[in-house]
Amino acid sequence: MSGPRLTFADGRRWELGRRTAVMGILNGTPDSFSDGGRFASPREAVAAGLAMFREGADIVDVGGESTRPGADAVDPADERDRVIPIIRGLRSAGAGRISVDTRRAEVAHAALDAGADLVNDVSGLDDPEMASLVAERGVPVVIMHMRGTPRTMQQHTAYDDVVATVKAFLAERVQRASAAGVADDKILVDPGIGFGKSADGNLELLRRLDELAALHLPILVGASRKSFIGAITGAAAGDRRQGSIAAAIWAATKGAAVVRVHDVRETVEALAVCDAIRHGDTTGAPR
Ligand code: HH2
Repeated sequence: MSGPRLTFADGRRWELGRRTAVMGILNGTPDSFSDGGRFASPREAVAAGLAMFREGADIVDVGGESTRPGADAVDPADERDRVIPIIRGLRSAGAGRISVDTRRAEVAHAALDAGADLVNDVSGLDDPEMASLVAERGVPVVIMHMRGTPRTMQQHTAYDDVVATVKAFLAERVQRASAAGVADDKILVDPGIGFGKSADGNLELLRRLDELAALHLPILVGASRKSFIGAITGAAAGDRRQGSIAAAIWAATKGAAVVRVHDVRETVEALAVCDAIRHGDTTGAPR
């Protein structure tokens, strides 16, 4: 029986489910919560992105706006200037799949022109132009749940039932994508760990992640280095690798098809063992 799949604009497919895919995080931002200001130039960022592919990343997610709690919105022109040289550099260096992490259709548009393969939208298609853009370009899109904006989201962390609310939001935004002409095999959903949720809310979403399977779409989870891990372990943002790997393994076991992580090599290795146990197969499934 075939599992969920993702089809790229060039017609190539990822068969998801058997091997958990890894999205490496490449932030071209000065202020991201755990790795801001890591690169002095796009060249350095490109080198780090290429290293992630060598470490086993299936896709590298290039971001130019920090969405950490309380962050101010970035001017779209600045966001573009941060991500486009990195995407161009990766593409011309023969990188694998590239994703752009943006809430803005104009930035996504420029990123796709520069060679990005997927749009990762943490606002879940808030920008009225975004759904039609991804439909027109035939690229896959990640639809994530967030409440409000990064600036305000942590003021809105109370839910009657966090899983039901997130599920209903995602269903509604998937509907928006479908209405704009985005095919089902081009949509991933993401509960948005840390986006307008308390530490308990994040734990509940992860504990009940399998309930999102009712959406019949591949699930992406981004728990890497987030503050709920620090709340448990006491570790600072740059020192949450072990906790992040535990969260990635848990998410994969509960149905995540893709995990978004900072520490690619370690996560790929841990997931290889997790996937082998789940499927009784030591050979790893090809992508
Ligand atoms: N989390 C962050 C950014 N983008 N995209 C998806 N789909 N899911 C996530 O959980 C997610 C995301 C925040 O993490 P990071 O990029 O490390 O930090 P910052 O927003 O400060 O750049």
